[in-house]
Amino acid sequence: MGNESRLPGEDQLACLRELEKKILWLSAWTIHNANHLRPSRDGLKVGGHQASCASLVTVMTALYFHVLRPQDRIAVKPHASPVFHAIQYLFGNQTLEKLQDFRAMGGAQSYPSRTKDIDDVDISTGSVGLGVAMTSFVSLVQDYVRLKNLIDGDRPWGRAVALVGDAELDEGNVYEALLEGWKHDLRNTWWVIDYNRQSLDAVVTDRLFGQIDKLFDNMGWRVETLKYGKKLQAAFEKPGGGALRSWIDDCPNSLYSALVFKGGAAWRKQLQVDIGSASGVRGLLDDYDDAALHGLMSNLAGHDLETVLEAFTAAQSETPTCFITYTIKGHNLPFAGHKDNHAGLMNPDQMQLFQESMGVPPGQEWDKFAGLQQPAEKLQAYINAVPFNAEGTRRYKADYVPVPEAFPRPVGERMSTQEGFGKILADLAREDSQLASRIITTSPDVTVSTNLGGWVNRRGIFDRRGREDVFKEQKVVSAQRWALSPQGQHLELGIAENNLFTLLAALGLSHSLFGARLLPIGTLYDPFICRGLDALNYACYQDARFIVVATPSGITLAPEGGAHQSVGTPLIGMAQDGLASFEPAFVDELSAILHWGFDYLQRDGSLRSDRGTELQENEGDWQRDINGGSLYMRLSTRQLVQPERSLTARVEKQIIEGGYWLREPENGAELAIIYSGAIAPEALEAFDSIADEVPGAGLLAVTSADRLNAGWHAAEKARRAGHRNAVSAVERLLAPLAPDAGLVTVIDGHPATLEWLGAVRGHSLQALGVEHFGQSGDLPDLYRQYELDAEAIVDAAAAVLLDRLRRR
Ligand SMILES: Cc1ncc(C[n+]2csc(CCOP(=O)(O)OP(=O)(O)O)c2C)c(N)n1
Ligand SMILES: [Mg+2]
Repeated sequence: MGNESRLPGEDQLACLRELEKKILWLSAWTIHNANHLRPSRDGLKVGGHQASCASLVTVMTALYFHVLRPQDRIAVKPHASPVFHAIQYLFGNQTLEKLQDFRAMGGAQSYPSRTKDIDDVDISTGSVGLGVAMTSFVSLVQDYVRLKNLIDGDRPWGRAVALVGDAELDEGNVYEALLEGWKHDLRNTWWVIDYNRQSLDAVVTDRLFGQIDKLFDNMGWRVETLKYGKKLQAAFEKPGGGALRSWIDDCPNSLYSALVFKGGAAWRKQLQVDIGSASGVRGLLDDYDDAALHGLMSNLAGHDLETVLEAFTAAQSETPTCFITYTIKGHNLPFAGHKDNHAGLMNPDQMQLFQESMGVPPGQEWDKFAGLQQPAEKLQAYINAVPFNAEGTRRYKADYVPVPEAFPRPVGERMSTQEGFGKILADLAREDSQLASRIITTSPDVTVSTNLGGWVNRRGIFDRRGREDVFKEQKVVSAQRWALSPQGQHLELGIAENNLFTLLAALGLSHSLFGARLLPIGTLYDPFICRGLDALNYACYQDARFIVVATPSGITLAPEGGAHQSVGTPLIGMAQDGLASFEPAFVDELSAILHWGFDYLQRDGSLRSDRGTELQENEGDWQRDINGGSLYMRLSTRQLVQPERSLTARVEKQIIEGGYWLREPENGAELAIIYSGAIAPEALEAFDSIADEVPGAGLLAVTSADRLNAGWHAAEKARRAGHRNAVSAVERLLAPLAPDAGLVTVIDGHPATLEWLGAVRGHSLQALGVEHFGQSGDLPDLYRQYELDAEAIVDAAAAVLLDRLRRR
């Protein structure tokens, strides 16, 4: 099935008009039911956005019931969620129960959610702007998988379509995505802007659209402005029509909105005052009674089915297209145009009147066809033939990409984890493995400085058209040989971190959106995770699968200074759902984690979560290990002397669980030093210097505070649920220590990352870490200043041992 759709015939149009009406009704009723008819146990307002929904009903009817094709991928403006659910209900993909439970536990979601809704959401939305940008990257991923023949070439190309609230265009990430899209020759993307000139609080500034129009044009987009519906277009042809058109074009947004709210008589009065003396206008106004005049003046293109259908069906080019669609927020509802309507709900009296006007008999509110003129069978037949819904579920499953047992494990006397990462990827790049062919790397302008250079030299940069490396052609000597072609496996981004994470979201859903498994790895500097944090959260919320390699990190980045030194990121890693965070110290640990990670990325999120408890009981594990997820690796540029060892299977397992004893404690040990990451040499030095005084002490390497912590919580929960034998990795690790042993934790990051370890078995604990902004310096200065050096660790050990004696 191709993309082309033709204009519907009269008969089809009649059905579409009916469906448009039903979708408006169902969206408003779903929200009304949730707020007024469902018993409340907590007195909280349930909410929902009837006005935002009404604004997009026509556009969404035209798209879903006529224009879209199964291969298209759509991001729906968050507040139009009830419209989306109503459409899926008509398609038979959403249940009545879930509509009735809108915004309740297990019901249809407030904002469309890939993971929580059952009705085939392509792209989650909620945080405005992110879904919009996501469509650009989804389209780019389509280019990537198709040009590499990773999917069946006979399948038609899809469009990535965003239904955009006009206030979403205030979000900077939208422009970051626009610019990046331009660089990558974006195509097959539609942004349909619901130009109701209202946001949450206010009416949008006049003249804004002139600017936005130019902006899209500048970025190589086609701009289609859909302003007037058929009735208005006809009126403009009549005597006085020219004056009316000019009046509308010059009318400030606020006045237009206010008049929409006030209705026919107010329109007449204002038009008489403003243009009543212009030739033909009086006669023109006399042609319409108040109701008809209101209908005429509200006949903006976005509410005129024929006009939007014409525009959408005519847009066949692959050039990205922005439709600026004029609409009225709350169209056909009592608060249409009112500036306070964003969260406004019809009260029961208003709803009753609305219901009467829609012809829906009491008791038949959820009926799919009640109140419509066309016979139900005819409408159902129309729905059954809708192209978009013709192929059933639109989600793919991709084959598992095998992760070979033999995995690169670089050796060297001294190495940083960042170097080790670069070497692992460069080694993978040399192999002709399926795994390597599915890896795609990306970086926001820090490819070289995060050590991806070796990988890129071998695998090249992805570019749809292919371009020469001019420096190479000109024989300029450079370590970077960056060929650009469709075969390339690295996507180079500009600096914007929002784009990095939004791209990772799109790449990390390729298996589901396109049926081709990709193994995406994004690199950036650790502190700049915060710049793209909402997009990272968004990627995880959609259950996209990717690896973030964040390097360098912490004050260990010494001379670079405080603005580049990350402090709180380990806590972000722990708190972020869907992201397993690691901070290895040594390269063999890193290799073990990545090896495991490529499998973890591919685990099936749709497996039943109750198996988690089973697993916890048997293996002390936790639910995410069945479901899989994404990875965050916090790495460092500090070169450490690598331990001479080959990891046993047991230690490898522990590295993945989150920690292992670098120096085993004796049973009943009084002290343990616990460290994470690049600070390992200081922990080791401190440990060695007190080993004689505190015989039997242990040195614990924490590779993932996140996973140790999650495992502990899972075991606690399992035990509360009656699974008495559940025991977590961290509990097993700490078991040999004396019940009143002291712990010292140390990390180049916020001390709270490891501080909770004291609560696992009730040990007293001293937590070292960074609580204030870093600064320039060398490592001895900084580790002294921030109390991370061996001396500080020894002092903390003394303090905790003293405390132990006092407690006796
Ligand atoms: C990042 C973010 N900030 C704030 C909000 C709260 N919010 C929800 S809707 C909205 C305004 C939406 O206006 P618009 O996009 O024009 O949609 P409309 O309801 O007018 O169709 C705001 C500020 C949000 N959802 N996301
Ligand atoms: Mg708006």
